Formats: sequence, structure tokens, C-alpha cells
Amino acid sequence: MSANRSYYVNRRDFLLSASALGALGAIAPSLLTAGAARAAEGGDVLNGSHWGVFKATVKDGRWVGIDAWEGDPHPSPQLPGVLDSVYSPTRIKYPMVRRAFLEKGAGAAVEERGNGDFVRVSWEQAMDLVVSELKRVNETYGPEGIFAGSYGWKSSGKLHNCQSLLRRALNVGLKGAFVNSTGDYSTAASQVIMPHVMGTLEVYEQQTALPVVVESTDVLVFWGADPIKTNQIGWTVADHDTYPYMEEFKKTGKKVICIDPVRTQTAKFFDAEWITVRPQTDVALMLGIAHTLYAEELHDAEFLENYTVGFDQFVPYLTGESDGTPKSAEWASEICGVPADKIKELAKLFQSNRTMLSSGWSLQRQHHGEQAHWMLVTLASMLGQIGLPGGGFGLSYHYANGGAPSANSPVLAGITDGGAAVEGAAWLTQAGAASIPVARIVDMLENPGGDFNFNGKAQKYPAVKMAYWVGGNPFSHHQDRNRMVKAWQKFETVIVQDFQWTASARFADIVLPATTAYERNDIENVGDYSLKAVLAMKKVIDPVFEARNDFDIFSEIADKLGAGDAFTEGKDEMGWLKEFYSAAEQQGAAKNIDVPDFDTFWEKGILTFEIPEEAKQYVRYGDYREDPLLEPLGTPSGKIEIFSRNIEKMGYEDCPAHPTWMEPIERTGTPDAKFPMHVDAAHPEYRLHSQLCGTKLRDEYMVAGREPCLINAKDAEARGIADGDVVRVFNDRGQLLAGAIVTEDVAPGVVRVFEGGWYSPVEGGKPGSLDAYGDVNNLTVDIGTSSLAQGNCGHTAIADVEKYTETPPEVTAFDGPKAE
Ligand SMILES: Nc1nc2c(c(=O)[nH]1)N[C@H]1C(S)=C(S)[C@@H](COP(=O)(O)OP(=O)(O)OC[C@H]3O[C@@H](n4cnc5c(=O)[nH]c(N)nc54)[C@H](O)[C@@H]3O)O[C@H]1N2
Ligand SMILES: Nc1nc2c(c(=O)[nH]1)N[C@H]1C(S)=C(S)[C@@H](COP(=O)(O)OP(=O)(O)OC[C@H]3O[C@@H](n4cnc5c(=O)[nH]c(N)nc54)[C@H](O)[C@@H]3O)O[C@H]1N2
Ligand SMILES: [Mo]
Repeated sequence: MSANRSYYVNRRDFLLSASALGALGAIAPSLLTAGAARAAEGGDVLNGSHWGVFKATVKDGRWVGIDAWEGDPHPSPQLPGVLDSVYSPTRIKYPMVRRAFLEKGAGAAVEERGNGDFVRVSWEQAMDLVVSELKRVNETYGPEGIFAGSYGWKSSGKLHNCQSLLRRALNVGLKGAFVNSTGDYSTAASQVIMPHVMGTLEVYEQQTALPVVVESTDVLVFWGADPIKTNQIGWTVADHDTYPYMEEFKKTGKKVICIDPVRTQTAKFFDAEWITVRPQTDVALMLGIAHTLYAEELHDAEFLENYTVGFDQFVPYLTGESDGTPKSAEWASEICGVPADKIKELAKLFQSNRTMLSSGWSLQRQHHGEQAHWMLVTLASMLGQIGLPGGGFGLSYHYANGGAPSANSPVLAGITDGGAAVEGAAWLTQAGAASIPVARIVDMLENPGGDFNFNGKAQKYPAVKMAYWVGGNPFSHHQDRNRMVKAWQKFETVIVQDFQWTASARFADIVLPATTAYERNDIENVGDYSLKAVLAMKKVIDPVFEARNDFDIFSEIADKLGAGDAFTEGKDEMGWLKEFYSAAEQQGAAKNIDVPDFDTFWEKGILTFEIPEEAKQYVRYGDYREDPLLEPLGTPSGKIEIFSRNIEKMGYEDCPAHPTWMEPIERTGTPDAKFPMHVDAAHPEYRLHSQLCGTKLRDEYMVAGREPCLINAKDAEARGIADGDVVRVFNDRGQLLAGAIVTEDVAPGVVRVFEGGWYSPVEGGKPGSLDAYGDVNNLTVDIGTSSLAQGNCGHTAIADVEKYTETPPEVTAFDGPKAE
């Protein structure tokens, strides 16, 4: 797939150029030249990750080569970084404790957290400290004391699922006395609003199959979606099965439109029409299109009548009858920057062709993010193509290869959090405290006992005193870093268990070194949607330094809490894998597929499964369209809810009962905007969030030794910024240094700094410190999307940019603590 180009290809001959990957050859033979051929003969150990299935070559106990599995149609160019992450200098080698914490106890000198002053301790000492802290906090503060709602992209694998293992240890060992979290950072707004609108989560569900899209879709719209970039990644083990279909669609020559402030990899791949929209104003753009359809009587009244409720209540808002403002193309144009004629043209184009509106998730990772996909569904309903082959909308074509047809395959079981053991525990029934919306963590720390709303319920924040974080990097993923640095001081104790010296580890008191998924055995399904294979994730090498498996660490903790047997149920690593596999064996008979016994499977390494013809013809909502009475949706009305009585009853001012344009807390393009540039904090092309930022891959994309910042030539010129300059990006919340890439690929008024760059404060621990590397969450807003979903607003930020003329400070984020 040669046209899958990165912004950096021309500049740095990186990512998909074979010669550049050859340059990484010391750590990995070229994926693309030798590619599949080598894989077939190459590595000896099969394993897999969020980046796909691979074969590892091991020499004298050291992992020396990585090749994509031959069944991967489009290997991720990030694969060499996976190998390097094991041996990277950022690896956590030993258990470490913050000096003040070790010498003076919990809560000591919390304002020094993040300054890097750690002491190496033995595993024995570290585990004693961890368990005595868990007991102390539990005894002193009760069930609200410990936060174990640890969130993040832990590695693939059904057993070493560190977050489930953490909660399992506390469920069996402390009778479930911990605070959990609800939702995620990916789709928080949509996964709460969509059940009210469509009766399902929508965001994690199979899409109309891509063969149908190739065949039947005339106009394919990527609305704030960049699948060529984001489908590199899967939550289980990535399959990359969407890429060949993208190739096929491209060959048809049919129309592709990308609505995005950036000319994305996807836009370049398809040579698509690029429509730049002012960030955070898509709801206005959608309303403008909807208004045109209605005004010109192009909307599908019959579909609206038969398959939706509430259009009548929405129309007065659309026409302006209810608020005096018609949501016309002209009105929309003022807000979103797309010319009114273009908006009208889009309305007619969509209406007169089979159109698939495929949306990514940035649109809902914004203030009032609930509205974007609700309005998209409303627009798709007015077009009347939902449930027809190749028409309607899709919220997961860009994620984990949604739309790749599903195989007839068994689904593995996995480790549970052991919550069943404590069901009915008295404290869980108390109002509020058991779980918080995941992105409200800083709000919780600042307001113990404070009120918050969530999806129709009024709740109170628990008074949390300790955090145990595994498999996530909150000092990367959470918004408004400086507010967070301060709030984190409210914790008396912070434990981080990871394999990299992330900023979160540097801001912890106790740091435990975990193994990577390549130093232990596990099993996993391949392809979140395609489910095309079952993989033996075989240990590639022995644990490096003093790293231990998450399962072993939590078994020991549970044991020290007096519940070791309840935790392990008497099974070791292989014992558990066999049990998870037996679930698949049982399904074999029911699904009429051949599932060999465990030993045969383990020997083979991977089992692939057939994709039935009917899966290739799957049309989302086809059944509903066929028979809305027999196949009702899971909404109260059984239909698509353009107006929701349930949401109306909640009475939230920031989430009215039908899709509504509401100004976000800040955006560019308004007369009172405090800063002129929008910050596009999209997902990185060459990382998974912060993962692999600590590897050699970084050398290939850094600019002036820092995270790149894409800026339009016009904006650069106005500021005297040249390509390759160090720039300071700043607003009232924070400031970071980055390296400028001057380009036409980003719209004027927008800068792009990917999320996941490692936070590298010049003065670690001090709120407001200049970040020398480029963690974009220095700049973003930490508020909930609305009272409904309380999702994060990682795509809400405005700032300014200037050339940095002083001597730029050193980047220290990748050095690990001083004491090592
Ligand atoms: N501004 C802005 N912010 C964003 C976003 C955005 O678009 N814009 N996107 C948001 C989204 S969608 C997400 S999902 C989050 C991602 O946020 P995270 O998922 O927290 O980010 P990762 O960098 O993937 O962090 C995973 C961590 O887990 C560790 N880890 C991996 N495997 C294991 C394991 O087996 N055991 C242990 N103990 N540790 C392990 C890794 O080393 C890494 O430090 O970021 C969110 N933040
Ligand atoms: N390579 C890579 N792939 C990944 C990940 C990764 O870290 N790296 N992370 C995975 C995860 S956890 C998730 S949740 C998904 C995330 O998937 P998404 O949330 O869809 O990804 P983003 O890159 O944040 O945003 C997609 C596009 O939206 C555009 N955009 C931003 N703001 C606006 C706006 O206001 N309007 C419009 N129209 N467009 C806008 C961005 O420029 C970008 O091109 O990706 C997954 N895939
Ligand atoms: Mo995500």
C-alpha cells in the first residue's frame, strides 16, 4: 500500500520508505523490502501486540529481529519500535521508591513528586511497602481511600491484563474496597449518548462490511477520521484487514471526501477532496447541510416517519422557529468556515448518491462532544440511507479495523476482576463513591465529597487518598497537565507499575517494573472485528533486569492480603491459558468449526478461521430497516431518537433533548477568542499514544530534538518561524517546546501536536514549568464534555505559537531517574 504516506515521508524518508526502515535494521530487518518473504522463514517465536502479529528472532537469549506475520496484509511501520521498547534506556529496571516517601513515609514532600529523586529497593521491600500502604489506607479511610480505576492501553493478552488483575487483587484481598472508573478516553461522549439515540454503544460495533462499501457506496466521507493512520492499532491484536478494502475502494475511483483541519494520511491515500472545517464546529456544518436538505425538501420524510422519533421537535430548531436563528448554510458557514455554496453542494451530493458518513472520534472528544454524533445520526436519518447497503453512518471504520468482515471463530475467555466475590458488599450500594467517570479524576481530587452529574444521576466524589496505576499513563492521557500536577499532590501514596519510565512513573512514590508482553506467555484473539485468528503469544525472551509479570505481582499482593488462593484459583500461567482456551473449544462444536486441543494449538502458534460469505454482505441496521417492528432498536421508543425524552428529563443545560449547536468553552474564529490558533491534539502516526515514544523510532520524527508541531506556511511566516525551528506553543494553562514543520497540510489557524509526547518539564513537579519535549496536554482543557457523559475534551484547546529564541532546555524525559 505504497500511497499510505506520512507527513514525514518527504522530510525524513521515514515510516513507509524501505530505505528508512533499513536504517533501523540494527533493531529490525526491513519490513517492506524483505517483508513477508522473510517472515515466512524468519523469526522463530510468534507473538502479537496492539500493532499486529509478529515473528521474533532470538539470538543467545536476546531478541534481535522482528518481522510481520505473513498473514498481515499491512504491517504497521511502528513494529521496529516494539522490539526496541524492550531494551530501550527508558525501561524500568528495578523497584524504586521516591526518597522522601521512603525516608519520611506516605504524604511526605508531595510537592517534590516528579523531581526524579528515587532510591532503588529490593522487590521484597517494595512489596512490603505496597501491601502495608494498601492496608493502611483501607483501614484509615475505608473503601473510598484507594483509587484502582487505572485506565490505559495495557498490552494485549487474556491473562496478563494488568487492570483486571489489579482489581482482582483488591476484590479478593480487600473485599472490593476501591474506587473504580467508568468509560474511557476514546469515546466517552458517544458511548453514553448513543444508547439513548440508537440503543447501542455504536462506537465498538461492527460496521457495514467493507466489501459492501466497495460495491455500493458512491460517496465515502471521512469526517474527522483518519483510518489509514488509526487502523494500525487494535485493542486485541491488530489484523489490518481494512487496508486491502481501502485499496479496492480507491481503485473504483469513486468519490472520497475528508472533512478535517489536516490533510490526513487518508486524504493523501485516496487523493480525496479535502474540506477544511474550523475545529470544534462540525455540528454547525452538519446543521447547515440538514437545513439545506429540509429547505429544499430533499430530506427523506418517509424514513424519518417510519424509523425515527422526534424529528418534529427538532425542525423548529433547525428552521429557527424556536430560537430565531435558522441553521442555514449561510449561518453555518460563518461558524465553521466552509463556504455556504459548498455546504449546499454537500447536501445535494450526499442526497443524490449512496453516501457513507464515516466519523472518527475527535469530534466527540471536545466540549459538548455528545452533539456531534447525535447530529450525524440525525443527518444520516434525513438522508434516509441507514440500513441500505453502503449508506448511512459508521462510527468505527477508523478503529481496530472496523468493517473488516467477521470470521466464524471462537472467542477466548479472559481473566476476570473477581468482582463476583464481593457482589452485594455493603459499601458498593452507597450512593456515589464506587466509580467515577474516568476523565473526572482531577476534579475528584480537587473536590472530595463534591457533587457531579453523570448520565441522569447526581453523585458525589469519593475522598481518595491513594492511587495504584497499571497499564496506563495518566501523565500523558489526561488534560491540563499543570492542574493535574498540583492535584496529584492530594494523593498520599501513588504506585505505578509499568515497564517504561513514563511521566506517571516519575510522579509516583513506588515504582514497580513489569514485564512486557514479550517476556511472558499469553493468548489473544486477532482482529477486534474480524476475529480472524486465535494467537499463542509465546514468550520471546526471559524478563529483563528485575521485571516481573503483572500476574505474579498481583498474586503476591493478594497472598499478602490473605487471599492468594482466591486470586490464583490454584492455577499458574499455563493453567489459566488452557482454561481460557477451553472456552474456545466449547464454542467449536456450537459454531461448527474445527478447534484443536490446546497442545496442538500451542504448537501451531496461530489458528486462522474462515470468513463466511454472509459476513462479507453484512449491512448494519439492515434488519431494522427490513422490519422495524420485529427488530426494534434498544431505545425507549424502539426507533432512532432525534429527540430523547430521557435526556429531556435529565434537564441538563449543556445537553438538551435534541442535537444542538452550543459554543464550546473556547474555540478559534470568535471575536473574543483569547488565542488565534487551534491545537489539533490528534493520535500520533508513529506511536500508540505515549507508547514507543521512549524508543529509537523517535529519532526518525523528532524536529530539533522535540515533538513535531505542524503549522501552516502563512501562520509560520507571520511569526517568523522557519521549518525546523524550535517553537513555544502556549496558552494560559501551559507551555511546551516543539519543532516546527511548516506545511500546507494543516489549515491556517491550526497547529497539530500529536498526543502522547512524553512530558519533560524543565522543573519536574513544578506546576507551570516549560515542557521541553512537547506533551500537548499541557494546553488542553480539563472539563467534562457535558453533565451527560463527562467525557474528556482532549481536542479542545486554543493557543499561540512563537519562535523560541533562547537556548532550548535539554529534554530529560527519556533519561529515567537520577539514582539508576
Ligand atoms: N489531548 C488528547 N489527549 C488524549 C487523546 C487525544 O486525542 N487528545 N486521546 C485519549 C485516548 S483516546 C486514549 S485511549 C488515551 C491513551 O492513554 P494511555 O492508554 O494511558 O496511553 P499509553 O501511552 O498507551 O499508556 C499505556 C501505558 O501502559 C503501559 N503498559 C503497556 N503494557 C503493560 C503491561 O502489560 N503491564 C503494565 N504494568 N503496563 C503496561 C505502557 O508502557 C504505557 O506506559 O489518551 C487520551 N488522551
Ligand atoms: N497510529 C495510531 N493509531 C491509533 C492510536 C494511536 O495512538 N496511534 N490510538 C487508537 C485509539 S486509543 C483511538 S481512541 C483511536 C482514535 O481515533 P480518532 O479519535 O478518530 O483519532 P484522532 O487522530 O484523534 O482524530 C481523527 C481526526 O480528526 C481530526 N480532527 C480533530 N479535531 C477535529 C474537528 O474539530 N473536526 C474535524 N472534522 N476533524 C477534527 C484530526 O485532525 C484527525 O485527523 O485511534 C486508535 N488508533
Ligand atoms: Mo483511545
